[in-house]
Amino acid sequence: MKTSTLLTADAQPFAFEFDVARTALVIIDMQRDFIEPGGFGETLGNDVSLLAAIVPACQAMLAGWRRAGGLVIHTREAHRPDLADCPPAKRNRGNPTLRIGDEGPMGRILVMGEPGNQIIDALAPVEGEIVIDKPGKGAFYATGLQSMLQQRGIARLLFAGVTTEVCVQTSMREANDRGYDCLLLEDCTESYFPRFKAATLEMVRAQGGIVGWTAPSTALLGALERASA
Ligand code: C5J
Repeated sequence: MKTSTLLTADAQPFAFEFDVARTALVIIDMQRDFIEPGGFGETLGNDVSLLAAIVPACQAMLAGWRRAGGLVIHTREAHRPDLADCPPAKRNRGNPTLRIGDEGPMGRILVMGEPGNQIIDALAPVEGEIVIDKPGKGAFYATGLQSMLQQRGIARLLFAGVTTEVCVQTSMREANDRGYDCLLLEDCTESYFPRFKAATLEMVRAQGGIVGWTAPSTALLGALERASA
């Protein structure tokens, strides 16, 4: 398959056209802090097993995208050890006894370099993939993401990761406002609140795709397979 070939995937609200050369898979915050017990997600009172359920679908999508030669970008919600990039407005909300920067079961909560801040082994980045540490919910805020995409001529983004209505949706809206065509992979994203995920998927594709497209990962993988057959 030529990576510049235009492929079509079934999606909502209508078919999504993409070429591997100008599309990136962006995997948001699949870090231990959110997926495993003892991290930031659990400190907030959430059932983290809900999020772990999407790991196999994310692995299959990542494997297919790597096989096709597509650009992969991983993000982590991560603060500097001195917390200079964590505004009190963020730190002071959540669990008052275990805040960002405090010592938790997997090291300091949401702090760069700590065990809890690492991407889970099943989705670990490989050489050549970009890893973005972001202090906000959105992947564009206070990061070099936009210039990295521009340097590589990327025009479309496939979004996976957690949580759907917080960091994934924020990043997708940031990308949409910057002119990227964005698709949210329905089975590769999850929320601690299933109704928030459902609402986000609806919001994204409403009004003719006001934020972008949604589709199951099999639709994208199927398009890649058809092209390489
Ligand atoms: C949250 C995220 N939920 N990655 N972060 O605080 O969605």
